[in-house]
Amino acid sequence: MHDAAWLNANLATMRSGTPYGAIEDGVLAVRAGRISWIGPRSTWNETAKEENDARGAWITPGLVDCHTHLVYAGNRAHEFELRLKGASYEDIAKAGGGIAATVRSTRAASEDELFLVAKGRLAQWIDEGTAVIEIKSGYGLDHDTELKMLRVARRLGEAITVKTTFLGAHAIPEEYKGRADDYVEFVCEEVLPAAVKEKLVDAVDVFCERIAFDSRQTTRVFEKAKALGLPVKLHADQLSDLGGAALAARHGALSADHLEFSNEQGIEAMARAGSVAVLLPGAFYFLRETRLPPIEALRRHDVPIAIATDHNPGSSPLSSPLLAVNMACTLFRLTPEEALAGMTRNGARALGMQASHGTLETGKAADFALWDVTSPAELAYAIGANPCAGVVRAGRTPR
Ligand code: DI6
Ligand code: FE
Repeated sequence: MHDAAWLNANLATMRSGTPYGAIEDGVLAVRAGRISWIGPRSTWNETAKEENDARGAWITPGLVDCHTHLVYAGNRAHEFELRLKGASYEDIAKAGGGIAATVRSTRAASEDELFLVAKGRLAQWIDEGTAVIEIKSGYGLDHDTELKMLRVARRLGEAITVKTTFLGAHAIPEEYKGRADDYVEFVCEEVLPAAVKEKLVDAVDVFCERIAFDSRQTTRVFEKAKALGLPVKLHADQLSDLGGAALAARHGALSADHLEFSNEQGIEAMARAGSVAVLLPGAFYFLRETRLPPIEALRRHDVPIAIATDHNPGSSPLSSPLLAVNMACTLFRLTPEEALAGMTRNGARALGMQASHGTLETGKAADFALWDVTSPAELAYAIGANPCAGVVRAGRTPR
């Protein structure tokens, strides 16, 4: 006996091998919060305590947004105006704006204020069928605020599955100007261990870029993460080629993200290491970048491609996972199936969660979404629409 079943459903399991891993006119059943049966209705000969008529809806795995900076205070709309008048992202950062501006407002906000604002933002992800969201720190750049941000991220885990990432190495704070190595030591020897002690960290990330941290400093943070038993991820080659893709691969990173300026050797190294390429079309769009990430090389070397919103106030104030999927097609020329796999199967892999999430398979978490569409491709096709007809979490429909 299953706890519940969804009949008269079209299932986009997102298992690789057949288009969308589709099973038309299928049944999905759950027991104890996990998928307990999935297949064509013609072979369904089971019973369930509760039967749901999906009325021909398409069911996909719950979306996985594997890269966000969702927790912060304030916004940077004025900088958007400055950039449209010709200032570059790097100019604004060098003039004391940019990440430093959001650090000032986030340090000044209380934990409850940060929580309420982030919870408000998160509602859009939940409404758009998202099951898992990754949330980074990185707007404190000190001890107290970095931990405050991570505590807020953990608290948001009541409404959705949250994976936290420590990003103390996001930028060099005012008080450490000209002393980057001292700041990296402070992050490695004080802030990260304190956050780990409070069980606030699932992974560690670094912004490896000219305006942030170089590969030697990145290596220092990665070695500390490894010593603490934590997986690593990297903001790599976003604005220039610092060999970030190869560096991430060398450390067995779960993912390397952005990659607009990555070279072929770096992509090959990621393929060998099994690292996922997380592409962020929102930042590409909002910063009006022109150099595309190396999509052909990623396909050629069979590197799994994930897609995420990179929600943040400075380079990607994007709150719609579905719009990120659409942008991955229109801006990066991914196919709708590649883009949807990017926000499901490969998004889960970029968080090390492929055993429980990302595809519809028996034994996996019963976290899925129902869509009022006639084909899965429509999820990448429509701009700004939200055809989500329902979300199921741990086998239950949230009341
Ligand atoms: N790269 C980005 O695009 C964001 N962080 C990063 O490492 C920008 C964050 C911000 O501008 O607030
Ligand atoms: Fe980011």
